[in-house]
Amino acid sequence: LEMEQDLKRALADNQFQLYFQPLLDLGSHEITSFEALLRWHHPVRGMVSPAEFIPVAEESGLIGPLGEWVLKTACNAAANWPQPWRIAVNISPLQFRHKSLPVLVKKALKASGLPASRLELEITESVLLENEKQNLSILTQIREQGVRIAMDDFGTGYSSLSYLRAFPFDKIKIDQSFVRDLPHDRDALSIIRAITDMAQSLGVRITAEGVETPAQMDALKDLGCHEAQGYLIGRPAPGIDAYCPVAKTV
Ligand code: G
Ligand code: G
Ligand code: MN
Ligand code: NA
Repeated sequence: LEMEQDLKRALADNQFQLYFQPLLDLGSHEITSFEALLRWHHPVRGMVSPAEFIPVAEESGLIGPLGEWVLKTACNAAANWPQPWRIAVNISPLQFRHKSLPVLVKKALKASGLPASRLELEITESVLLENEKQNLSILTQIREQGVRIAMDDFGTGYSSLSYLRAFPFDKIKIDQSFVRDLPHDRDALSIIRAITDMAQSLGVRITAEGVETPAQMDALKDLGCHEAQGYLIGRPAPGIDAYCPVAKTV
């Protein structure tokens, strides 16, 4: 309850900040995009993890305004990037129940000037677990604007596979729990191979999360993953300057 009170104040008091983590194309070795990861600088407790406060924001309904702030702030940031990198934004399943998500997305794009093709939304399968029909329609309206839709934390749920038939996802992100056991664990290897085989035949791009070692990255490339994200490539950081070509001054 105390955290709920604090969260209410946090938006007005500008205590939230977006960090950005890069995603690397395993073919071209170029950065393709950054995932926006929310950070809360609590005046007393210091940095609080989203794993801790997102559930509280969801229960209290604050995820509506907070999610809207994330979407706007992420689009504004990416519109100013010196490269045509995309921005990936995490969307809570509960944001599908509040204000019209397709309208919020359209407004955030228009206000920032960011082209729709440079915005990607990350959802988890729980979005399709409840209100499947209604949420599929919301996702379709957003995708028709030209925004990409990624399925996050793939493989951790009950029926991730069946959802690949229900909606034309642009990307799936293999959960870091599978990547952690690479390159030696046979089970992790077979699971990732099964996911990549299926995704290839469906024409879906595959990102692996939580990549921490060169050996993991090599194994993922061999398995047919297109993209990697993790501490090996870069940690979440408050800006993207480290990835920009050095500006030449005369
Ligand atoms: O960096 P990490 O500790 O940032 O994130 C922890 C969890 O919080 C992850 O599951 C991540 O998807 C989630 N998360 C991070 N930022 C956001 C956000 O802006 N919105 C939502 N809904 N979840 C987020
Ligand atoms: O649920 P989602 O995939 O959006 O959450 C991403 C989470 O993974 C964030 O908490 C982020 O900080 C974390 N993360 C990103 N890269 C790595 C990594 O290489 N190793 C570990 N252990 N966590 C990572
Ligand atoms: Mn994510
Ligand atoms: Na994930």
